[in-house]
Amino acid sequence: MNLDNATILKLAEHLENAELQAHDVTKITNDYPDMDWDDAYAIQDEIRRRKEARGNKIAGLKCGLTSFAKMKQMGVETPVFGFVADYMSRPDGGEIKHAELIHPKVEAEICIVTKAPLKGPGCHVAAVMAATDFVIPAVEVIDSRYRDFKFDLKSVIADNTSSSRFVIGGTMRNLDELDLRTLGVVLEINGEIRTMAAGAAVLGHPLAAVAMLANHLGARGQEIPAGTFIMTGGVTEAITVNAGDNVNVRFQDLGSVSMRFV
Ligand code: 0L1
Ligand code: MG
Repeated sequence: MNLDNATILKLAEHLENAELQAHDVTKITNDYPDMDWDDAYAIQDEIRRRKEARGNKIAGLKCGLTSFAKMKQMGVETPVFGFVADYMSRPDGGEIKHAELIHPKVEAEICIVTKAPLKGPGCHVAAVMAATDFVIPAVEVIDSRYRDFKFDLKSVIADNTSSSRFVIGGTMRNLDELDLRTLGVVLEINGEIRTMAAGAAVLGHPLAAVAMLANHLGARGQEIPAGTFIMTGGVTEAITVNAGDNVNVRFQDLGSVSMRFV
């Protein structure tokens, strides 16, 4: 690590304030160019600690930048990992206040809940299959705290991978009833199809993202506990939303997830 503890604490407070007060900031690597990957995750961990100390619960883990469309959109080649907290959850068909966010975008995600712990190194798709309790669809609302969504990977990891809201909906299904690679996803805004893709867009198989998460945590002496909700990452590129927009995402075999930005 290249940053001292006082700087980690200061940057976590800076980024969490930007999230909670919905204002943008410049990417932190401008001022801390020597920041390394461990520093970035240490800042994210401190944001998580601050939320839990305030009484928030961790609702799930997320993989980000896992689809080829998203990597291309953001000009990166490596997935990132973060978390979602309870207060970020909104009901299916409900409203999301646009003014509470900076410049939100939506992305469709294939998600799972685990029934057994997963621990890397060496975690692979088959191990994730064996540990999957059920599959469920969600829409993630990402809202980078960085001005104009301009960041590098270390800055975005520190910013908890742009987590801001998420909506779980549709229908839960057993993994053996689905082929996650060919599962189609159609994202509509105000009745207009804006983007579509199939699950294989996520690293060839969405559960490969979960294996990567387990291996990432394993390298840090952590594991994915049983009963964890995990978002595998946007299948398509993320789409900007404005106040007044109705978002509806149709997931093949998993139903629809919808929300309205007000
Ligand atoms: O969930 C995501 O894929 C977000 C990753 C962070 C990058 C971004 O804000 O697009
Ligand atoms: Mg996402």
